[in-house]
Amino acid sequence: MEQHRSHNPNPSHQNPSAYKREREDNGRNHCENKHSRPNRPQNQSGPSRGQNPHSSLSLSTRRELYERDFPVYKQPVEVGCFSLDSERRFFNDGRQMRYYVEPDRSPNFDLRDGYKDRFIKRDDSVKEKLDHMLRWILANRSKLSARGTTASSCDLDIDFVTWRGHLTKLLTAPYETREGWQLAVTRFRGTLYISEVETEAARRDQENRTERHEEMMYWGYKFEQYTCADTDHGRPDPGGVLNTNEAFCTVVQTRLADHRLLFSGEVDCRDKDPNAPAAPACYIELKTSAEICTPKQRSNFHRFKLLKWWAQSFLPGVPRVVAGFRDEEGVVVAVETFPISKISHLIKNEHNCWKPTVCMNFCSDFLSFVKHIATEDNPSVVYLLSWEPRRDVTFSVHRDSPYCFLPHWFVEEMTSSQPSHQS
Ligand code: 0WD
Ligand code: CA
Repeated sequence: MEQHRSHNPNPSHQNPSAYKREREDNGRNHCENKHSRPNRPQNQSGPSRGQNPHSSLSLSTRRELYERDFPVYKQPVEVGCFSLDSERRFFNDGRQMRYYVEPDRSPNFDLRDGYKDRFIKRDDSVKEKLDHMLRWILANRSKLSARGTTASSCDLDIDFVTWRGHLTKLLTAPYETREGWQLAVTRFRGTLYISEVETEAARRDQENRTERHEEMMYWGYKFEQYTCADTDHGRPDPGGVLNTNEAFCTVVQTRLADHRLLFSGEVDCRDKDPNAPAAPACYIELKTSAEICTPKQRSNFHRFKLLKWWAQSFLPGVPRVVAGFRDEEGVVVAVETFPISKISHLIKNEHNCWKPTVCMNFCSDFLSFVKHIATEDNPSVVYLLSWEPRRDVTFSVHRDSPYCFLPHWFVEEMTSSQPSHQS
C-alpha cells in the first residue's frame, strides 16, 4: 500500500483545558474554528476513490501535523446510562452505579486480598463488540432520532457511535510507541459505527500474560471495591466477592469539530453527595499506579500514565481521577486526586511532553478521514482501519466478512420499525 504524508496544517501552540461551548447559531453542521484547517487525507495518485477498494489513501499520526488550535469539543451531555449485572446481562438503567467513599490518604489497602478465593473474572474471550451500546440505542431511539420530520440523511442525527475506549486510543495514537490497533467501521443509515478488532499482537500478549500480570490486573478492581459503596449512605465491602462482569456505563453525546458523537464508557463511581453536580460532572475515575520514588519514575508517570488518564476522562467529561499508589506488594501507600483540568498544567514542565491539542486534532482528522473513505451505506461492508506505531493509518474494505459487527437484530429493528416513543 502506498503511503502519503499530509501537509503541515498551520502549527500553533494553544492548549485550552476546557471544553468549547457550542455557538448559539444553530449551525449544527459546520466547523466553528475558522483557524483550524483539517488535515485532509491526501491522495496524490489521482482519483482512486470509487475505483480501487484498496485505495492509496492514508493518514499520518505525526505529532507536528496536529499542533494547531484546539478544536471545538462540546461539553459532553449524558443522554442515558446502562448496567451490566453479575452475569453480564444488560439493563437500561443505573442499577450498577456505585458511590465513592473517600479513604485515608495512606490507607494501606491490601490489593491482593481475595484474588484466589473471592474473584469472578469476566470471560474476555467473549467479544461483545458494540452490542451493549446497540441495545441501549434501540431502547432509547426516540431520544436520538432526527427531531420531528426534518429531512436528514442520517436516522439517528449522529455521525459516529463507538466506545469511549476506542476514542481514547485515537487520542493517544500520536504518542503511542508500542501498541497498534485495528478499528472496523460500518456506515449504516448515515451513521458510522466504530468497533475495535483485536490485533494479532494483542491476542498473543493476552495469551502469554504471566501469573504476576494477571494478578496485577485484579489490583485495579480491588481498589474500586475498597473505595465504592452500593448506596449513597453505604460502606465499601472489601470482604465481598469481586465480579468484573458488573459495570455501570454512561452514554454521552457531544461534538468534536463537525463530528456528532455518541459513545459509552464504563464509570467507576459517583460523588455520593446528592447535591453534587449532574452527571457526568459528579463521576469519578479510579486508578492504581506504582508508587513514585525517583524523578525518572515521576517523569514517566507524567509522560505516559497521565496522558492515558487525561484522554479517557476528558472525553466523557469526567472531572477527576482518584489514584491509589501501591508498592510492589500491592499495598496502597498513598491516595491522590487529580482534577482533569489540571493535568495539562502538571505536565508543562516536562520537556517534549504530550499536548491535548495534538490528541484532539488527530482524533478529529481521523474521523474526517473515516467519513471520506467509508462511503458505502451497507451493514455488511466493513472498512478496516489499521495502525502500527511509526506508520500511517491505512485501510482495507471487506464485504460479508468475519469483520462484520452490526448484529442482525440491530439492523432489522432499525430498518423495519419507527422508534417507539417512550416518555
Ligand atoms: O470487546 C471489546 N473489544 C471491548 C469491550 C473493548 C473495550 C470495551 N469493551 C466494553 C465492555 O463492555 C466494557 O464494559 O466496554 C466497556 C468499557 O468500555 P470503555 O469505558 O469504553 O473502556 P475503557 O475506557 O478502555 O475502560 C474503562 C474500564 C476499565 O477501567 P480502567 O481504569 O482500567 O481504564 O472498563 C474496564 C476496565 O475496568 N474495561 C473492560 N471491561 C470489559 N471488557 C474492557 C473490556 N474489554 N476494557 C476495559
Ligand atoms: Ca478505573
